[in-house]
Amino acid sequence: MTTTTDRSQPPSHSPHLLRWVEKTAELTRPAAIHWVDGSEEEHAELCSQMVESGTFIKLNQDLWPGCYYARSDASDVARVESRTFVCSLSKVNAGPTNNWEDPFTMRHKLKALFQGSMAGRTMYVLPFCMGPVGSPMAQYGIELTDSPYVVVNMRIMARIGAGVLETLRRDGKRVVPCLHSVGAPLAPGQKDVPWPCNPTKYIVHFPETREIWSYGSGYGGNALLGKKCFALRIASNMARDEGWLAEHMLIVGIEDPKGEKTYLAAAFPSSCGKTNLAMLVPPKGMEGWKVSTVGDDIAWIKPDENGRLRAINPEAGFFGVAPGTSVKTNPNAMATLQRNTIFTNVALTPEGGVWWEGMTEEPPAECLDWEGKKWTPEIGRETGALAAHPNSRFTAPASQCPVIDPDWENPNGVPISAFVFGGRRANTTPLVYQAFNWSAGVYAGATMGSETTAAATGAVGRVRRDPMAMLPFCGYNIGDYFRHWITMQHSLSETPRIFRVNWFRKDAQGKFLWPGFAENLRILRWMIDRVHGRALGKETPIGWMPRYDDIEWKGLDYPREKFDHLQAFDREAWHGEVMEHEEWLMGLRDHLPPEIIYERELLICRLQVPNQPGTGAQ
Ligand code: TSX
Ligand code: MN
Repeated sequence: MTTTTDRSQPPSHSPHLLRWVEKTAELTRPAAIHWVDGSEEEHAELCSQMVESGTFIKLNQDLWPGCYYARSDASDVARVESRTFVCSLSKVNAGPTNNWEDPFTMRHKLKALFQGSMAGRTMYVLPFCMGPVGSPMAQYGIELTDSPYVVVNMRIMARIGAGVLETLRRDGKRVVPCLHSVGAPLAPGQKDVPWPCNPTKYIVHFPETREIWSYGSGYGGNALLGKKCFALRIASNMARDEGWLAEHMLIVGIEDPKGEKTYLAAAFPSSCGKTNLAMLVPPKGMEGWKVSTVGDDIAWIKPDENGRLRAINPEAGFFGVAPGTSVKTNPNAMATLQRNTIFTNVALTPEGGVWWEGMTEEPPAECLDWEGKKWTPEIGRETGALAAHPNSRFTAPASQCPVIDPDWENPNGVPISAFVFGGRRANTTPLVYQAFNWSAGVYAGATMGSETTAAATGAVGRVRRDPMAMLPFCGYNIGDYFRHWITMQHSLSETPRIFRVNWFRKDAQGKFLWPGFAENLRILRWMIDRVHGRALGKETPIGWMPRYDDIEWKGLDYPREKFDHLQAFDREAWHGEVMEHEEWLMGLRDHLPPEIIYERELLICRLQVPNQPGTGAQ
């Protein structure tokens, strides 16, 4: 039986929504309006339409069932932080880390840009829910977009369509309006390009009115507005106002052989392997341990009625960086992306498959690179050209992850016992330490830093401060954000323990001291033992550290002396470190909460060289 659905007719009876859709259509002048229902047949129609227009290439369905391939415009390959704005009424509320423009001025600019911007295209009305539909922690949005690519990606990354609209009508929750245009209107008869976009880009948030306007880009976080724009920048504003946390964190469950389960939430800046940690495979010697994934990117965390933090993953899929993902580094991600996955800016093999750097040891003899040009290993060697763009992505349903947590869609979330803050540091920062208490932990998060890799812009190897990995995602003044973290303690009966980790410390020869990956579970195990009051450690000026014998070494031959290097606390280096902390924190001026200042003073005091009798040392 086939039923034809007229998706040009509104299924919603909300006069408010209808008026907004109408008004937007008057402004942007689309050729048609399509109400997204989220059905299988609608998805199939959109995909074949995109194959027709050249946006999508259907992959070899024997190898990659349900999978599609897209190449973006070469100028539209990543989030553009320089074009991302937080337009609060007052500039002070956006703070020193966000671009700001007066909201009235910005609205004026945007209206001019959106004027006729959807001409010749279809405007999709895309209702979406961040979090399990009906969950008390879920939030709702409606994205009006002229990009079918956005619709099919959002179908994986969020809960979308008729069911969402239905729940909205029942529950009457507030909706975040999200307006998106690729900014490439078509004149009558004008032929479309595979990846329409505009060199002028604006990704704009209005925190007070909870609105998102995005213009000119079709890529990732610029265009899939439920993700970074809503679930982090707008949600961080909601969270501050309502007493919860919207964080750039993975959520992972760890079950010991006795069946005791502990959930951790962890924040890492980019290129630290967040998705790999979220899907960790236990190492040799730790059989019987189970790791399960709740989320790999964003966590919404709220105190329950007993004052314990519970977290949901607001997303329904993974928008993961492809390069470096392999059966060795992340077999669970590889299993997840075998079907129903959208690949963007990776390489295309002659048999209709995909490839990226690091996927296999042997590159394919020949393929088409992310720009559609012929690529061979020889060409790569001679010209340095990469087959896949370093920021190429897979969009894959979380439900397909072999280790997805049984409670990943629990409307009440999962209990969080510890926070982990990470970074990529070649020196100074030990593999792991535990902060003394909540405010020391918030200080550790606030002063997180990571060395830039080739993938990021700017000089390689420089430390960039990225507090709680939220620098580009906090939708208000970052100093107020630290204050909010400090204040959260008051609504908790039990604070989660806070840890700092660094998988990337190097020896004098520049070699990684720690094998990382699966072996990281040994470190997580110590954290869990600390959480449950079972493990010892030793006090150092920066926090509690495990001793060699506090770690489970079964199955790994890791020498005691090497561990000492890995955990070495270098007083001199930490002096330099706190000086850098000061430079970074002083930029936040009067918005910095006193606790952060005092924590820094305490740390400086603990770093003093002790008076050693007889040596005269100061
Ligand atoms: O994801 C990583 N993790 C976390 C895994 C759960 N990566 C990849 C980072 C790029 C996104 C890592 N790279 C990790 C890590 O823990 N550690 C390293 C550094 C490293 C790289 C290669 C080796 C060892 C360490 N190779 C050998 O020891 C043979
Ligand atoms: Mn992220």
